[in-house]
Amino acid sequence: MRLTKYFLPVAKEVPAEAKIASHRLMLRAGMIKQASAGIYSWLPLGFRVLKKIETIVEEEQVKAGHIPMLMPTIQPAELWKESGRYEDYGKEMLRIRDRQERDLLYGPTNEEQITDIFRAHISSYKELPKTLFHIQWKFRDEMRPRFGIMRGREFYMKDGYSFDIDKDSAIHSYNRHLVSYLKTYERLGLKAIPMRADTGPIGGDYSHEFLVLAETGESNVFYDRTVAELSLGAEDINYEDPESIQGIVNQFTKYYARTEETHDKKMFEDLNVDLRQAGKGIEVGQIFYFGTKYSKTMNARVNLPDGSKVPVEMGSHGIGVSRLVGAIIEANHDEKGIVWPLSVAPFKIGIVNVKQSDKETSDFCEKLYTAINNMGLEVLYDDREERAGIKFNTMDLIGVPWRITVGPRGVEVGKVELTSRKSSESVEYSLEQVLNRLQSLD
Ligand code: P5A
Repeated sequence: MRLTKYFLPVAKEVPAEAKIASHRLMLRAGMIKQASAGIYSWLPLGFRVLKKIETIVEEEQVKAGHIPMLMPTIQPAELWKESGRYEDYGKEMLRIRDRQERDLLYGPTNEEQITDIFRAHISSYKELPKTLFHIQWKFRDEMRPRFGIMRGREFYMKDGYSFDIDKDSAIHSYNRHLVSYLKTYERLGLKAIPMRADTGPIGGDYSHEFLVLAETGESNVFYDRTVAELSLGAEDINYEDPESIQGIVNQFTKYYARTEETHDKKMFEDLNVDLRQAGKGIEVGQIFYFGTKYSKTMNARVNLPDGSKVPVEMGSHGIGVSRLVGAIIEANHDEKGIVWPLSVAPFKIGIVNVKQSDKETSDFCEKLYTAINNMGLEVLYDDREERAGIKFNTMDLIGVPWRITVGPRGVEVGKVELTSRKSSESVEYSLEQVLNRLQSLD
């Protein structure tokens, strides 16, 4: 992408109400524009990152054996009246009436809708287990939308719904989600800790939230420091083996880690004082096992081999896809701007032409730009007639992980400079060398 052909409205000034780094940086880097309170347009740079995250989230769900689909944002009120949540959900639910005077709502979540789909098509234990998921916009009329997309009213969520014949199988579905979420966050360059949590309006009594530790987080968290040091790494995961999945879950959940709502002071204080940690976290996902809460009230039953019928066992599992953009920035920025992990960077490489008016330099940049594009790598070429300093600042602000600087002096001897955004280290290369180096970026 050539910067002169792109749409990158970087801003110097941001409104005073943008209090946390991710909100300020997303506005400054031209990633989002507020449409109204808690509702945002995703400008091209922000949209690229959102899509990258969405792809990783989806890939890991598919690996876990979960099936992608898409449900609408607008739902009929009748379904929610059946489950009893229409009134319970209160003012957070955006209620709509159509021209036929039918009551609709903009979905804050999809338990009812998926249960309705399930009961229409599945009636036998033979078709279980099944987990269906979608990645779709949600609306919750939050009392205090804040921190930009972090607590939005409209936000993007991956929500998966598991259907099982009995509790053991439902716990395996829950565990598959826990492990696939750990894997997802690791691929996004984040450390997210599973913590025992409250279930709120979704229901049930078994739930974990996934928290990214950050001073700007909205949740108070209490944990054993050992859990913050765990990682899956390259561990082989077999989602079809309940025992090994349970083993991974145990490894990550055996330590004390709870949010404020489920915090047990006594248990926490029994921990060795060196291990005790209290802090703030950003909730980037939550999983629930709620058994037959929806299947009973909505009559979603399956036949057993002996011909009897039982309500299906269910769970629901969510990842805050749009919130993750903010969480990743909170965890990866410095005074100059965003420092994207390579896996979600909007562009992996930036080319800074130090002297656009110099023909040799610009010709060299063109050659480099074409070669990188031909390698299939995402590159942003700053071809503006601007001072070098301004170009460097833009690349630093938008967080491009690798910058190639091309100037007249270097071009004379066939050299460019490759700079890491993370470490600020630079190495000089010839054109051939730099193209070689780009094949193994990290
Ligand atoms: C699980 C999937 C649910 O809604 N039903 C379907 C269950 N869970 S949840 O915890 O309420 O939401 C899942 C994740 O969505 C993100 N999230 C938000 N992101 C941005 N703005 C909001 N207002 C918002 N509310 C929830 C969180 O990451 C949450 O973990």
